[in-house]
Amino acid sequence: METKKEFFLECYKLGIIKFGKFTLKSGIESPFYVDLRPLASDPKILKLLANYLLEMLPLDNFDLICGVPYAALPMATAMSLESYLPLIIKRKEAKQYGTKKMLEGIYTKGQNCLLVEDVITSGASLLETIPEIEKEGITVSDIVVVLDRQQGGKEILENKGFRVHTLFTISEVCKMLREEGHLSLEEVGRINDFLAGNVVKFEEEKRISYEEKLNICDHSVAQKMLKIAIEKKSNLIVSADVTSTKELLDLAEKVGPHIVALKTHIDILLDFDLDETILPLKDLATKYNFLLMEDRKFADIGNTQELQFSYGTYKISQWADLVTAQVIAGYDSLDCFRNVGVVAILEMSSKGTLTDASYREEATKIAQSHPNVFGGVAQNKIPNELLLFTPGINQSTSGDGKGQQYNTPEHAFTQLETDFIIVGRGIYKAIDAEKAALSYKITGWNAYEASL
Ligand code: S5P
Repeated sequence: METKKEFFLECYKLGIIKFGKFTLKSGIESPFYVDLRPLASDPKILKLLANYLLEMLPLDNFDLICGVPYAALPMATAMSLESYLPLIIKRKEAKQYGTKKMLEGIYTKGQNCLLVEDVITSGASLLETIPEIEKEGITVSDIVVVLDRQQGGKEILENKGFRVHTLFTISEVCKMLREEGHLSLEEVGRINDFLAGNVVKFEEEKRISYEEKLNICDHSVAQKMLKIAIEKKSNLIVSADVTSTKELLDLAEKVGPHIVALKTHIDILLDFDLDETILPLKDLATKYNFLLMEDRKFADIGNTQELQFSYGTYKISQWADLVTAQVIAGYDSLDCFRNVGVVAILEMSSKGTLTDASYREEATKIAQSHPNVFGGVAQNKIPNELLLFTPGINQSTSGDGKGQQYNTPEHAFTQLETDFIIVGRGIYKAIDAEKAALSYKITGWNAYEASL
């Protein structure tokens, strides 16, 4: 047989352990992630593993063998085949009908059962499994474990009187991988910190610059926005939530030189007129080089959105460079937005929003896969290939008493790695809107540069 190290390196090739930054169920960040299930996909390795595990054990002590579900089931089966120890199966949930038994197979009271576990961390799943086996009158004296994560589980079980045999420990594994050049010194340091119970410091990943984003965001509107951002040294979008054409045009004139886009809610204007409102607005957009973003937040079936986009009073498709849309109606509902860029609403900024993590995850999948979508609105990081737009930005207040929740530009760039901040009342309600826009522009750009 090959050496234990050679054997481990074969196992490693199956992808059973990964290094990086992983958030565990508990919320703790771990520098490694272990999943031994792939071992069962290679019969030769599974057979070898069974023999390595059996070699460590006083086999005469056992009448039965049982794996902790599910990952250890194939391991226990392979060990049974190699040793002729009869296998019993422990259920995860009791059957809903029939016998409601937790243990399947042939056994009698008083027999001693060897327990097999893939990975031991805190020992919790073993502590749950053992009483359920003992309830059937079977004793457990020994547990065999493939990998000990060295987080206290082994000691807890030993203190309760069980003999715990482990094939590999995480330290041993790291030593072998370091010797083979698979792990850097920094990674080993982080793993040691983690095992010692210290908070692990991960290298801050550098955010991607606008120049680099130009190479990965190929939608034509994304390209335009990025080029304007670089040229104007601005990542500011002003939300022009005003109710008359005059106020809208006045604001556009003042903030135009400092922004990448002007965001409108065109349906709040009391005096909208395609010629009187949009023509001069388009002229200002050309004069100051900014885009028009209509924050319509479409949220209907494709056919209705198509009508809302091109018909009615506002004829958005005739003038907007980009629009916002919910993705709640599914992928196909976004097909109608041709000739514009779509920024998908992945998450809202308001208190009590229903856009929780699982919604965001599904919404992000649609945004990533739809060719009309180039960005997302969110209060969390999103994948690099999408541009991130963050509203709810205000330097001087944390809320508006109506559910809006504000963050600072610094938060948006350092914590969320946003690409564009959207500011409404912080600018258009300021005594001097131009001065306010300039201040947000400078703060936003400095925060962006500092985050690089
Ligand atoms: O989650 C969101 C999404 C958007 S687009 N939260 C938001 O506030 N918005 C919009 O951003 C909102 O409709 C408004 O036009 C702007 C924020 O305005 P402010 O005055 O609160 O800065």
